[in-house]
Amino acid sequence: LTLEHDLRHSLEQGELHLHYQPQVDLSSGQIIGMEALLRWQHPIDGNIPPDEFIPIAEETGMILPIGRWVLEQACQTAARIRRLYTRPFRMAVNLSARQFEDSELILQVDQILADTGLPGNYLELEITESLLVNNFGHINDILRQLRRRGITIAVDDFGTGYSSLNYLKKLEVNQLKIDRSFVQDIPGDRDDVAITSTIILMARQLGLDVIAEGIETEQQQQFLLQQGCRTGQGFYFSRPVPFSQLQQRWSHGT
Ligand code: G
Ligand code: G
Ligand code: MN
Ligand code: NA
Repeated sequence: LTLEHDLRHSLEQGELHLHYQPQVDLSSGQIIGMEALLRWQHPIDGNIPPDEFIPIAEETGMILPIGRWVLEQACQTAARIRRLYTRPFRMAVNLSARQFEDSELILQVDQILADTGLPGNYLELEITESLLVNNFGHINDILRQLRRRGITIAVDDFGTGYSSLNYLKKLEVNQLKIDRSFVQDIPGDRDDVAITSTIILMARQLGLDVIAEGIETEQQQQFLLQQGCRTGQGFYFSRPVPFSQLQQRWSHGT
């Protein structure tokens, strides 16, 4: 309960900030994008993991103002990078179901893109599979509107949800993010090898991009590349870091 109370004030107290985790081309190691990840520096308890406070933010509706702030910050950062470097990239932002179901979402996205001057094709929104099973028509309508703005839609934690595969060909999504639970034990675990290579193959045949999360070793990187997965993210390349650190890496050309 106190956490809920404190969370209410976290935004105005400036306790929230974003870290960025690079997404890389698995063959060259070049940064092709980054995922914005929310952090809460509590004045007494220190760093509180998102797994603890995001569910509270979702239950209480605080995810709406917080999510808006995240989108603003991430787009501001992306616009800054775009002014500094000529290479194309995408900024990926996680969206909760609550945000996605908010009737203001499209208006909000338009305002933020206009205010920051970020072209829509620099933005990627990550949604979870579970969102895609309800209210298909409505969801697809929103996805279509986002896509019309050049925004990329990624399905986060892919493979962990309950959804049928049927929605993948009908919905306006661009990319599958292979959940890190399937990546952590490859290439040793035969089941996970089967799962990851099947997702990669399926994505290709459906015309979707695929990115592997949670890559921690060179072996995992090599295995995924061999299976045809060209992009990835994980501690092997970089932990989520403050923008200043990302900028250092970026300017060193990796
Ligand atoms: O960064 P970390 O591994 O601690 O994130 C844990 C979880 O919190 C992940 O599932 C991630 O998707 C989620 N998360 C991180 N930042 C955000 C955010 O800005 N919005 C939402 N909705 N979820 C986030
Ligand atoms: O659910 P989502 O994909 O948004 O979660 C992203 C979270 O995964 C981030 O909070 C990040 O800290 C975590 N993460 C990113 N790379 C790795 C990794 O290589 N290993 C592990 N264990 N966690 C990772
Ligand atoms: Mn994510
Ligand atoms: Na994930």
